[in-house]
Amino acid sequence: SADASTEIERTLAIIKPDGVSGNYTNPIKETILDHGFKITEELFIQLDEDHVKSFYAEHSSRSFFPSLVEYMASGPLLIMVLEKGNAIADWRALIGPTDPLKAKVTHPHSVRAICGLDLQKNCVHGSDSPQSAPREISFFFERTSSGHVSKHDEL
Ligand code: RTP
Ligand code: MG
Repeated sequence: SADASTEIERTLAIIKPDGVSGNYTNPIKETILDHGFKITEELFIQLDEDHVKSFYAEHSSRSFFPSLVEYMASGPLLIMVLEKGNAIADWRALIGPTDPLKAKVTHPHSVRAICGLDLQKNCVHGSDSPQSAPREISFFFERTSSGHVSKHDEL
């Protein structure tokens, strides 16, 4: 398409352990579909700490990193690939700011405002750029001739 803003994109969404245990999986999937995304891949999985460290490697020097790793390995996750025009920015907009307590004030209809608990337990993840989205998708799924397959057995 000539219009870059409507180019079909894929992005990675994760429902984090607090979202799964809080029974937000189905309402969040409904919200995703209501906003015009296709859910093209799904993987329900609990990661070990080494895989979380690798996935969030960009944050390895941050003070919150050990706590983030423990949290993300604490229970099962629902990993999804979302597809639509402008999917990367649109999913980030739909989930809202990182801190749910701030999101409740500034973006009260966002997923994190509704489902998040605190700055760490913020219910969902979204790829933050056209660079990170394909890298994060390929962490969990590999492309094949017929689409993608999950790398579940490697994780
Ligand atoms: P995400 O990568 O999970 O979509 O979140 P994000 O881009 O909105 O935020 P990011 O800065 O990438 O942080 C990754 C996750 O680390 C936890 N976090 N804890 N100060 C803290 O305690 C703190 N800051 C961030 C959150 O779970 C955040 O989503
Ligand atoms: Mg991030």
